[in-house]
Amino acid sequence: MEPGPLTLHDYLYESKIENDLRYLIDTIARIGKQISYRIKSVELGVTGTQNVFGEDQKTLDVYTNDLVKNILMKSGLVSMLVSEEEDKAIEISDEYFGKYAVCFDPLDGSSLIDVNFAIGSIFSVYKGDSVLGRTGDEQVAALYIMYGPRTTLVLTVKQGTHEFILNDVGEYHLSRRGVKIEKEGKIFGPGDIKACSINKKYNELMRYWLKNKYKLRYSGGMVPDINHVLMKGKGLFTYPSSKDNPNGKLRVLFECHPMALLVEQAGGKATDGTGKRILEIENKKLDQRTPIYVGSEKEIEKAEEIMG
Ligand code: AHM
Ligand code: MG
Repeated sequence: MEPGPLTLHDYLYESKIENDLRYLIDTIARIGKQISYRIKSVELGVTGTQNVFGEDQKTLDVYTNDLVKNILMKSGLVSMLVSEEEDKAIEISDEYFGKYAVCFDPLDGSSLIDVNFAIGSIFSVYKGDSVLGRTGDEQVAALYIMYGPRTTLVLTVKQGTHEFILNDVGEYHLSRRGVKIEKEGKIFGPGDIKACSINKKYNELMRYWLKNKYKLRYSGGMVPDINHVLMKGKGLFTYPSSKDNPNGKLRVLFECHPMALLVEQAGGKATDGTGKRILEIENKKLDQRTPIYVGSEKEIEKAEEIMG
C-alpha cells in the first residue's frame, strides 16, 4: 500500500524536537481546528468589552482567547502564557507547570471577521518560564494558523518554514516543505498607507512601488498579508511608524517576533526599517511595538534606503 501524505504529526516526529515541544505544537494545532470550526459557526458581533489596547472585542475574540488559555494552561506543557488580549501574563499552577513559555495572538485581524476576510492565530514559543529580557532569536518555534477558504498551519521549529493544510477529516497534511522567499519580487503589501500623508519617506516608498509597477496585495490582516509573501515566495509587507503610532502598530511578542522567525527561516528578511533585525529586538514589556518590514531581501533593502 502507498504511504499516505506526511502529516503534521509525522513531520514533528521526523524533526526530532523534544517530545514536549512536539506535544505542545500538536495541542496548538488541535486548538486551531476548533477555532476554524467556530469561525464558520459562531454568531458574530461586538460584545461591548474592550481589550487592553482599548479596541472593541468581537465575540470570537473572547471565545478564542479563552479557548487557547484554558487548553494550554492545563496542558502540562506550558510554564507561562501571554495573550495579546490580556495585560498580564497568565499564571500556570504548580500541578500543570511545564517547560515552555508561549505568547499568542488568539485571533489576529479580528476587525476583518465581519467582512469574511482571512484571519489567523499566531503563536511564539520560548523554552523556559520567561519571555521578558529575551530576544526573538531565542524562540524555539513559531507558527500561525490561517483561516481562509482553507485552513493552513505554517510552522517553523528552526528547520525551515513549512505549510500544512487541514483536510476534511481533521488532519494537517504537509503541503509545502521548505517555503522559500526569493531575493526580489515586485509585490507590495503596505500597512497603514494613511501614514503617507505625514510620513514623507513612506509616501516616497509608496510612489517607488507604484512607479515600478509592483503588484498590490494587501488585505488588512497581517497573517494573510505575510502568508502571501511566503506562499508566492516574493514581495514585501510593511507596517511603518507614524505620528499616531510612533513605534508602529504591531506587537513584538505576539505578531512581529513569530512572523519574523517564519520569514527568516524561509530565507527572507525582517527588519524595523532601519536595518535592525526584528529578531534582535529584546522583549522589554508585554505590549511593546515595532515598525516592521518583511519579505524579499532586496525589497527590504530598497525600502530601508528610501526610509533611511
Ligand atoms: P489586531 O491584533 O487588533 O487584530 O491588529 C493587528 C492587525 C494586523 O493583522 C494588520 O496588519 C493591522 O492590524 C492592520 O491595522 P490597521 O487596519 O489599523 O492599519
Ligand atoms: Mg494582533
